[in-house]
Amino acid sequence: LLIRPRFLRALELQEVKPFFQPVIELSTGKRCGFEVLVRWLDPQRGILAPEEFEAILGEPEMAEKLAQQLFGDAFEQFALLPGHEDQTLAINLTTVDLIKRQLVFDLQVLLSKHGLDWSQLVVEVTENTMLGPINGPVFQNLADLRSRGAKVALDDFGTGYGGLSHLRDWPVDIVKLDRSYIDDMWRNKRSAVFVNALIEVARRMGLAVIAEGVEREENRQLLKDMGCQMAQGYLFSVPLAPSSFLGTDGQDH
Ligand code: G
Ligand code: G
Ligand code: NA
Ligand code: MN
Repeated sequence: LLIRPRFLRALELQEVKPFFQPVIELSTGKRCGFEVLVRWLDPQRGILAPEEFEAILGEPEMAEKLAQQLFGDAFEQFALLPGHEDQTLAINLTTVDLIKRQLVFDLQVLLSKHGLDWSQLVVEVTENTMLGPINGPVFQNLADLRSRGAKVALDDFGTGYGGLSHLRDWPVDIVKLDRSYIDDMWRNKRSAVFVNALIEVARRMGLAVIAEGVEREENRQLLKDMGCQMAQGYLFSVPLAPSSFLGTDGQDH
């Protein structure tokens, strides 16, 4: 496929960029951080989301190149935003990233370079990354990140095969409830009951919950009433270029 050389060239030309989506604290309505979502700004094809180049993200060499550049850019832009000192930046990592021995070192270098603290970093992983052994290389990297003060978020929770066991056995701080559960909460009692139960389990395990894909005011209110701590979604903001947030400190939601 031609996409590989094109993607390498896009990296060189700085056409691959981090977009930021705000994460909102539901109790206050204020922004408490961002998730970094990669975008390929192709002059011909427009703004491409990762599903258009997913295969590339799975190649170790390309993933490595992308991560260095994307996270470097993201940290740099985050450090420029007003109020970032009290906010977090979440990055998405795959198994390819997490089996690397030097992952923690590389992130330490990038954080230091931009004057950021480990406590400002959230690492998002899916249940796929938790298929390896307890105490294997992926597990150890996650545990190491956590011991330094970063938080681990289990992304797309509810869509994998792990059920609740991953929450019990793996080093996790935050559960991100997949948007498929959030979507119809406002009109489907069973969905609402299910989400409420997951929030309760997470709370009792000492985990925070982020609801993903919040598009409706009714769902924001329901989630808030259920004690869900945080939310993301088009109701608050689509993912945007980081410079979009230069003029605001997140008090506006
Ligand atoms: O951004 P949406 O924008 O389409 O993201 C789709 C999927 O791509 C999500 O599951 C998200 O976790 C993943 N993704 C977004 N940004 C990155 C990234 O920088 N690296 C990796 N590995 N996955 C990403
Ligand atoms: O898998 P992950 O959660 O990392 O990817 C987040 C994906 O969800 C991105 O593609 C992002 O653009 C998308 N997204 C974020 N908020 C919403 C929303 O409110 N509705 C929908 N449909 N998608 C969303
Ligand atoms: Na994510
Ligand atoms: Mn997700």
